[in-house]
Amino acid sequence: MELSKQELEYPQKLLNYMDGFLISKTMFTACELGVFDLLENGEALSSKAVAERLGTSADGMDRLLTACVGLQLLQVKGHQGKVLYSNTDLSQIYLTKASPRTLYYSMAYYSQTIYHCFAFLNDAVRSEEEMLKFMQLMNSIWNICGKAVVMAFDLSIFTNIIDLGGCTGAIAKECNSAYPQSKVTIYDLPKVLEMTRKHFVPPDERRIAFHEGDFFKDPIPDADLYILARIIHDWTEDKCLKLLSRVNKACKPGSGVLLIEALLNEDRSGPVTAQLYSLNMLVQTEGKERMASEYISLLESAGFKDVQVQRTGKIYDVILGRK
Ligand code: ASE
Repeated sequence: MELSKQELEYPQKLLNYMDGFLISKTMFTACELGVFDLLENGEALSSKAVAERLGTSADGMDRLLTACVGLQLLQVKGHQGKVLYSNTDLSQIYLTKASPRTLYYSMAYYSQTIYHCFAFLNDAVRSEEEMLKFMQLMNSIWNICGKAVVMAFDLSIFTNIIDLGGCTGAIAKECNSAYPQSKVTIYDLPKVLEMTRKHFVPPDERRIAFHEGDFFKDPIPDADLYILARIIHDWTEDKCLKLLSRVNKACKPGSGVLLIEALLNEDRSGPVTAQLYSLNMLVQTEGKERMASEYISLLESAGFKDVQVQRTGKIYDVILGRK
């Protein structure tokens, strides 16, 4: 597209884009403070009256109302030397809560949720970097809890282990050193394993195999032990049952499933780490942290039996089920 001399000298479009968020936030604020609702029955009020009714500062409200006039969301009428503000047709129809065509709730959601999420837009776009940071987080805790979780049960009877959602291979490496006779495979999404190969498992590491797949829909290969470390806590009840049932189908009689999770006490007394992590699962995922009894019933519903729980005294505990 040709750039006109006019645009080149004075880039109006860019200035408009630059001010875009000032415009949005001004409209959101007027909505949320209740300006349009206050003026909804054709009322015309001074900024001082609006400020008093809505409990704001007079000066701040005067500037907000003036800006709304510029945006054609309000109009002014002079009356006996006073400036009175009233709704325009546009704000009356779309920005008052009670209007049958209201967009008030869209404005509120944008203002209270999307606006804040957009503060992190740069991180979201730089996704490979974000993903690496997340994988490094996932990896590092096993430096202090890894040995305890793989040693909590004697897993030496299992010689073909698949770590579902094995991510960076931290647990796979732990299994290799604790159980030198066993073969371990990391099962994860292709894009995760690409990062794992690039940053976490050197190509000459012969003892760790890779299997690309989505554990909710792709085949789960044969193994005698399936490890799910911090996987179940990411998902809703329905998805946990779906995943564990798929794992159960893949198991032969005697095969095992090992869950590694931060267990909540049955009496809600703690541990505070798991309680805080559960809040973080609310923020970041569809899941939550659970009590041992909840993992036991999930495993039993998915067809596992002889379920045993082993606390480690560290952040992460272990639950072993058998088919
Ligand atoms: C997940 C684990 C984590 C998904 C998102 C996550 C962790 C942080 N974000 O499976 C590790 C645990 N730490 C916290 C604070 O929850």
